[in-house]
Amino acid sequence: MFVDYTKIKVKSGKGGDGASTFRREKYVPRGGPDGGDGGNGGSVFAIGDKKINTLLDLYYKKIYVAEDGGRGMGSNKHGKKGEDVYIKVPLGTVVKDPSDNSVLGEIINDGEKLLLVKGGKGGRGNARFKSSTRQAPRFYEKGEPGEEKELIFELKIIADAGIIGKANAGKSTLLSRISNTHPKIADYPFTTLVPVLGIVRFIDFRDVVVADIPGLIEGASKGKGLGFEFLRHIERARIFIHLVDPTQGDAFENYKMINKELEAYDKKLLKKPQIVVINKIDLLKEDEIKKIKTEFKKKKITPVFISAKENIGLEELLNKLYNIIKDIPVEIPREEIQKSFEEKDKLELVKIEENIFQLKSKKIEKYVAMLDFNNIETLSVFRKFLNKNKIDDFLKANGVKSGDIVVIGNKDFIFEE
Ligand SMILES: Nc1nc2c(ncn2[C@@H]2O[C@H](COP(=O)(O)OP(=O)(O)OP(=O)(O)O)[C@@H](O)[C@H]2O)c(=O)[nH]1
Ligand SMILES: [Mg+2]
Repeated sequence: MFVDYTKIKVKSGKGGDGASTFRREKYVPRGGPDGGDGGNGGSVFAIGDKKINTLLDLYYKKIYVAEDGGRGMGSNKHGKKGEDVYIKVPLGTVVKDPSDNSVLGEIINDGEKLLLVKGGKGGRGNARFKSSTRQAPRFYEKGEPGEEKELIFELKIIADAGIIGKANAGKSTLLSRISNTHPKIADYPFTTLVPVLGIVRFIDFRDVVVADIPGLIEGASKGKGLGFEFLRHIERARIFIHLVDPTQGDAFENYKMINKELEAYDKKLLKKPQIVVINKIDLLKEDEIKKIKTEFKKKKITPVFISAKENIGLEELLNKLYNIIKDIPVEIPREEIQKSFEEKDKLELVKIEENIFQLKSKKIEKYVAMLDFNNIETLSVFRKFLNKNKIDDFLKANGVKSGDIVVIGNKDFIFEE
């Protein structure tokens, strides 16, 4: 099964908790703090793999969870780092945010990595909080929570050339003649249901990847036939082979119709060079060919006339393809990244009721989640944090008074000026 669109959930591991312990030695009544740090949680990455050509695995698996970091222990033992997860994806995969469909990133090259969710930091053990003024701190941090995200994965195949044209025009027949691929061919529209790639090898051993996609019909832009479903797979192509079937009504009208559909999908597609190819000339009479030639010539277009089935004109077509493609840079057009994976942190205060406020900020919520309020030293560390980061001032400026309750994440505290 060919899957080129799916939504998955990714979750990074929580950081391991730091430890709060003290050295125990014979004859030493109370040794120094020796609580080790927790390990960082595992992250989830997507990684490009040229051997894969569908998002089928993701379609079935749907949820990817990285491992939590191990907790720190006494004797300065640090916790183990949580294992990362790598999701193998085909080259050309685009990752989007489901809330607004904006592009977050993409993978073009084999082995290219994309960080999807980062593992939580390991909490620091109490050994790290020792200072000249604090010889025996009990304070430690819990691990930072992991993150969870829903993401859309969309495949836009990477091919050098795309064959476009009406359903039943002979696109698959052509691909089977010029490349190493043998797609299904039959005398009815929509024989090809998913994109097929073929490799055309030229004399200089340059390989050109050609994509055959399901055919279009008039009204594809309005969802007729298979609609636009597959046009994204030729978006990255450097050139189009526009195959016209002159036995399905007027050749020039057909040519115009397909271009109109392309334009309706994305105007940019019309900017790509096209080789116009008239197929099935074995079924045409000499004067019919002439007529078509003249009609296209009026618009300054010189089509290549072929019969894919009878192997006529294919060499000329390949020469033309080679000559055009060799001058177009191989660079694959990248998607425009519209949004960062890491959202900008916003500091916001929401009044919930009289004397109860909620402070919203991802960064502060994460920090607070790392605090253990059962630990007797935590409260004073927390107050220092509020002061040092001018959060106190922010709260005051926004109308919070002594004795009011401030909620942060799943914790709350009483504000004191
Ligand atoms: N006479 C003749 N028939 C051809 C030629 N090329 C293709 N055909 C026939 O046209 C029909 C459609 O061919 P396909 O290659 O399946 O066409 P397609 O454009 O891939 O069709 P869809 O995948 O359905 O869009 C088949 O019966 C082919 O044998 C040709 O040059 N001459
Ligand atoms: Mg086909």
